Amino acid sequence: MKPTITAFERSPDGGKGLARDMRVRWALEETGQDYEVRLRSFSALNEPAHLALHPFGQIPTYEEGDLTLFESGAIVLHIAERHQGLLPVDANARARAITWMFGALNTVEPPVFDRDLAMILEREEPWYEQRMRVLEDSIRKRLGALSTRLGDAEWLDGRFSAGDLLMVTVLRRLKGSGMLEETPNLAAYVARGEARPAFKRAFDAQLAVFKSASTGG
Ligand SMILES: N[C@@H](CCC(=O)N[C@@H](CS)C(=O)NCC(=O)O)C(=O)O
Repeated sequence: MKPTITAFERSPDGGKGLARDMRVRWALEETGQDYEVRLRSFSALNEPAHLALHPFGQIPTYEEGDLTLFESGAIVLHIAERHQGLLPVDANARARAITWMFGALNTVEPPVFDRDLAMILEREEPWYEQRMRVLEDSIRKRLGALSTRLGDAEWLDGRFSAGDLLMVTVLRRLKGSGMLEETPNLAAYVARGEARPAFKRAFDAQLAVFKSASTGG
């Protein structure tokens, strides 16, 4: 049965693939799953039909038969657990890959996302510059530690896993900030993730949605 995910009808990122449906699309592509997409406007997110799928009125959601999930990390984990390619078979290696999934979402994503939010919502505040310095310091701290751990390795722990998939989607938010380039091995890590054929298919699919909304097609 084909799963259905939800995504923005018109993503505010302009088709850069930063919305969190991108990581679900990528996981589905890595594991060779076909899927449907139900597009949502911002206003539809808070309508009862969507709130029944997602209590917080956000995208992405995932429906498969009578199973409904929300939270991109939980969805990627679900996909990775049921299909080959995103989690190692060895129990300890699998636990470590899941640890990286949590690390990406719980430790690296918060300051990265808060910085994006501050740029949108707090730019006019008198304390904006100070807040940005604090956020960028905490991002640099995480990037430094991550860069040290990655070293010269291709992926975080052996073969490419759902941990890398989530980490790359989080780090992509820093493109253009200059911060990623300060840690060349992380910039190369992101580029390696983006070069994966499954990433490209997922990226192109979300971009096609944005282009179609922009041209009214
Ligand atoms: N922790 C959630 C965050 C979901 C989230 O913030 N989604 C954004 C799009 S990337 C959204 O729907 N924003 C609209 C809103 O919150 O009203 C996840 O990883 O799925």
